[in-house]
Amino acid sequence: MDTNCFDRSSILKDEFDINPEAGQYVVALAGNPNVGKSTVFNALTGLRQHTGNWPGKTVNSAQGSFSHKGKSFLLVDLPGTYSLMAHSVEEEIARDFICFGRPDVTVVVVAASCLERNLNLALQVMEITFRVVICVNLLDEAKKEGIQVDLPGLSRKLGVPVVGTVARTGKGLRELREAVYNTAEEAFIPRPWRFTYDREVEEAVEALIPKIVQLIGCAIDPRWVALRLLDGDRALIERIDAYICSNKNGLKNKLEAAI
Ligand SMILES: Nc1nc2c(ncn2[C@@H]2O[C@H](COP(=O)(O)OP(=O)(O)OP(=O)(O)O)[C@@H](O)[C@H]2O)c(=O)[nH]1
Ligand SMILES: [Mg+2]
Repeated sequence: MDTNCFDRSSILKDEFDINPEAGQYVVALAGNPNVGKSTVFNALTGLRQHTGNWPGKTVNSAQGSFSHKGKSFLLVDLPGTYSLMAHSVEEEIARDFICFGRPDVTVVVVAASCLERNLNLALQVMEITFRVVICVNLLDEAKKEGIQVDLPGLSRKLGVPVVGTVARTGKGLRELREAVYNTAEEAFIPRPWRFTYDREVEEAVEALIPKIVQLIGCAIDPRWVALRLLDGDRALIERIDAYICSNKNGLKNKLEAAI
């Protein structure tokens, strides 16, 4: 396949109105509604912000920048979502940005006192990308409820960096910048834990992966695409067709035929 047909910088510019400078890392901020994403965003970027709407949508967008150890980061505050199944315009924006905008790092902000519910989104993000940092925010609120989070244990279990924060006071944000920097700079190899599905599903995924790689390469995680195909997510096939190959190669029909 023609790997040049996946041009990340033009997708970022044309589809998301995001124009990173040369050498600037793109960092997405994802999370459930009301977990403190914008507070983290404001604390990291200060006044270096630009707000507007997502192109063609009535959903607010915010992008801003920060530097750490001489590197520049463009931070994108994604709409709050409980899932990436694209059931709403917010979920669609978050899913498409992570999938097609291919941020260098995705920070998933979770509420320390609602980990079980919040980690659902984190696991979905980890199916799309390896480059994930989990930010366990609202640690002060959790403490009041008598909840203590085993951050190193969670990090070992999930296979990605986990940082605890109280975004409102700035606690933990230096560590968050450091974790984002290390992930972007590939200071270590992330090995995110991934859900193992029933044998039937795993066998179907195994069979699909080579066909997907042949059609679209590895620009998008082929395992995740296989799972979405098995799920009958035709809207995603349309998106892959539009974003990756500009409807040129009859990719949609070939992907549908692969299932
Ligand atoms: N106590 C405490 N409050 C926080 C913390 N972080 C954020 N908040 C508060 O939580 C509320 C929600 O924060 P936001 O930053 O707006 O949350 P959000 O995730 O951007 O919300 P949506 O954009 O609506 O999804 C605000 O009142 C914040 O001041 C924290 O660490 N501790
Ligand atoms: Mg917000």
